[in-house]
Amino acid sequence: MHQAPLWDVFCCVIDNWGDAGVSWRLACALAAHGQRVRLWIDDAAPLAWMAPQGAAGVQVRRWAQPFDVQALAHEPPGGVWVQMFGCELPEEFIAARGAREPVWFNLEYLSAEPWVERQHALPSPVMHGAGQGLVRCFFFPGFTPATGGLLREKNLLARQAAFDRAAWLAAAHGVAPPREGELFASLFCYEPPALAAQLAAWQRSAQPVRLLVAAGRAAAAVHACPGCAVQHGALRLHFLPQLAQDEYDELLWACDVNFVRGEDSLTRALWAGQPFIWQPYPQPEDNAHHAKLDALLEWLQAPLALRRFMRVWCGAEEGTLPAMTLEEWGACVRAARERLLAQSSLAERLLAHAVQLHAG
Ligand code: TRH
Repeated sequence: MHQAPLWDVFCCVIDNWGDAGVSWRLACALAAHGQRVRLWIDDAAPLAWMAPQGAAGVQVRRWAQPFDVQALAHEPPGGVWVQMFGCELPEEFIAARGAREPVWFNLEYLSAEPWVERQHALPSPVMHGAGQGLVRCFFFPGFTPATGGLLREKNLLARQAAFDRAAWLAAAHGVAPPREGELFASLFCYEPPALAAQLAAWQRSAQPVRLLVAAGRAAAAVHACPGCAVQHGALRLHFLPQLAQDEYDELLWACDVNFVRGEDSLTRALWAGQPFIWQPYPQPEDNAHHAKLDALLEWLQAPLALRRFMRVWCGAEEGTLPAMTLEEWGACVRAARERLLAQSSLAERLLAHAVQLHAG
């Protein structure tokens, strides 16, 4: 019987949830395109709550250190390999390919910076070790047709069309029913310099505000703010448990504004099409995250107040946060979403590239 092509995706969990989250979404997207995927991950613990349902076509395999070649007893290395975020593939795995030449991708971090278009899809010969003589291909996700694109599942639009916001707000996660005219915001962040100022602004707001705070660092950051209380002025806090990825997506669809961070939740905020505030992963050594933020704002064609809000939120600019003009910001995000929907997804581009490299 003809078997679908096998992809070996390697993920090393270094920090936060994005390593596991992006790798899982990629594995699912490839499987949805008829591929078989082995996701080798050194710490599968986050997947237990992010993706408890698993996915047809995706096998999660433990990436032991050192790599256990017995894990390949049933099936040798597949035809396509993906190293996530530059993690080095185990020599034992590479050696086990025998005489076959795989298509080998190094999937990099997401950025809207202009250099991404120049670096995307460049080949890199392997000079040492068991892979000497093979060629790796750098694959850069991005926001334009000349990059690797963004992760987007095939059924995203159908899922969104079937989503019932009122039912979600009424039913989900023990969130008390909305108050009259209440603004719903979700918060997934690191430790944004302007967090305390924004909480204070919401507390003073004329409109009631519900802030749904993600588990982990975001919740800790909120707790660390002076005057943090579950109910303070107009602001009511609700601390969420760790949600499965699908539920996290729904949270973003349900809220009027989303605060997101890193890489995957940024992409999800774009697909949600609601106004969002992004905090890139802080790199205080060289403030590289400021350039990343500015590049995203440029691509987004963000209105001035949105630019200023995000820059102050992240500490790229001093000063006070401007008022949120959500209608204008939402229109900007929806326009960006339309531009992205007109492009192919990351998995589609990866598949097309694999076919091209295989043929070449
Ligand atoms: O967790 P992150 O901060 O990961 C980041 C980025 O990947 C960044 O590129 C990397 O440099 C840095 O880590 C070290 O943010 P991100 O990328 O949004 O990933 C979070 C994942 O967690 C995403 O897949 C969504 C998922 N998630 C849930 O499934 N449930 C939840 O309740 C929440 C809050 C998130």
